Amino acid sequence: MRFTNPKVVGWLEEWTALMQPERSVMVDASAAMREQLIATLVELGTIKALNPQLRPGSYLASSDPRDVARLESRTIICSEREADAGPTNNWRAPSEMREMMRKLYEGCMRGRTMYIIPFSMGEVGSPFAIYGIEITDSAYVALSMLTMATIDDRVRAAIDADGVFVPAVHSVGYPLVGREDVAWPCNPEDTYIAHFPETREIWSYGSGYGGNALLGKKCLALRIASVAARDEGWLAEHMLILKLTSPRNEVYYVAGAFPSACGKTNLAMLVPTRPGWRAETVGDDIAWLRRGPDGRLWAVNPEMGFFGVAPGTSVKTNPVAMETVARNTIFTNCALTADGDVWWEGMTKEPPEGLTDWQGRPYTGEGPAAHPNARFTVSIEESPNIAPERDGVPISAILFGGRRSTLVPLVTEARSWEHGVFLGSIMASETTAAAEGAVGRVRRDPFAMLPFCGYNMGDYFGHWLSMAETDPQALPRIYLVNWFRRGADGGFVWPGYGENVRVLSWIIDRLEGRAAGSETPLGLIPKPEDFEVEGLDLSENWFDLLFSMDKEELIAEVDLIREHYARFAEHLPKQLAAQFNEFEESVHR
Ligand code: SAT
Ligand code: MN
Repeated sequence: MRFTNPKVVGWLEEWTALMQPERSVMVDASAAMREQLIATLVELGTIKALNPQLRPGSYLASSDPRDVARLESRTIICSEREADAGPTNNWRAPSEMREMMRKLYEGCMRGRTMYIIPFSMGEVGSPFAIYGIEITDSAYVALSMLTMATIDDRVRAAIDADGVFVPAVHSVGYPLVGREDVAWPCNPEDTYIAHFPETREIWSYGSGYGGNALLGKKCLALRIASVAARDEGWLAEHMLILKLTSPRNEVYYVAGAFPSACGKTNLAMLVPTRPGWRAETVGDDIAWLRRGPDGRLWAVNPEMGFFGVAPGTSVKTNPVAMETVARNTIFTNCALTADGDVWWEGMTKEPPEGLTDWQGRPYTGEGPAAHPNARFTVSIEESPNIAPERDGVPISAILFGGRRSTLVPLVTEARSWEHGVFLGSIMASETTAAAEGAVGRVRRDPFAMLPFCGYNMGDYFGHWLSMAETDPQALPRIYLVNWFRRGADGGFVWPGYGENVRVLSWIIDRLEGRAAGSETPLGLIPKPEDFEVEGLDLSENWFDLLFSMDKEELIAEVDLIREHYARFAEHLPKQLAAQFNEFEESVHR
């Protein structure tokens, strides 16, 4: 079925004329479409079928080694005014960016197929949903979008009826004029991922990987949606959503913001080690939150799939993910075993014999066999543990986490919404392979939104504060968590994974008024007697190792936060400046 709405037709005609594809295909959710995309990708050598006995319905994609992660340096917010992009985003004037990118787009789809993908982020028909149309010359992107977004005829019909959609243009930037296609076409020199927040448009060029190319995900559901959320009074966040049932059979929904590759998917798929607890996944990466008529914050997961980090995932660390990817999964940049299955670091202790690395070379044991940002793309329906709630859950607690070897305790509770916003605004984490650049450097990543906030981050802090203007008591409580503290031997102190239910259990005791806490400069920490560690192999001084804060380090942190805050200049909300002063005083007290 084709579009008839003149707005949509006009937009498609304009881009078709510019990019000059050889043909176009309207992507639908039929089995035939999926098969056709898979056949195209197999023929091109982008994906290989895995052994159907071991991994039915699954494929391994291998990318160009220059196109393996989000490119933050090439991600640009093109607001009319530079101040609206803020100090944490790359900015270019929209007219300048359009002119430059139009030249790149000219003829970029020559010899290629243009896939037209009408999609919804969020349940079709729900007030939460945002519709988009991605046009792309990548069959890999089309296939991945079929898994990650909602694509069905109701979406196409809804867009055709009123012509309201986020236009999302994507090309791998590798026109087939006088040259053969390659297995993973891309154009690293000319990669740009541009967002036009005022007109709610996305233009991406040159990369075929993850958040650079699946435009419904980070580009729409976070960067563009965060701008819509600011204008309309809701929140678009880089958060997992977990449904938790306690031994008393009470149900709680918890949201958590963590930077990329810091265990969001693992926490979203938690298998509690404590008796009587049950956890189910609502979402693992993105949450849209709105105040309900009851004043509470209600959250949806706008995605239909998981795009999870493979390395480190094992039967021990995340059995639910292992079960989820047992079939019907597209793997990218994992290693290939001799019998046609995938492998990655951490799946088993030792790599199997006869491995082929992510670049298709026999694995010699040097360096990683799978790329550290290797991924699995799989429908949430493959999860054995998905919560049935799709249309909004009331959030009781929000977690802010990151990777910090020192300083930040295992868990602290914010004293108020405002204090929680302060804790979110000063979040920091050691960098991972999810983005380009060095790994293991501490960087400030407020709300885990540093790469994903579509407007001035100082204004974003203000928007968070504004959520408490009415009925602050109904809002969730906010917690800072850190599973990654290291001991003197360099090893992790906290076992993490399923044991994180102990932290959640303390949080719920707090919510129910069953546990006390002690004040620290970063909020309330548990009393040792309220924190259950029975059965864990921890040393005598476990409480200190997990919860103590070194005074020197706190003093250094004050200076780092001062520097961090200085970047926002007059966009820093006064309440946060006051919170910072209080923090500084408490450190010196
Ligand atoms: O590549 S993505 O941006 O989709 C994944 C991530 O970094 O969280
Ligand atoms: Mn993410």
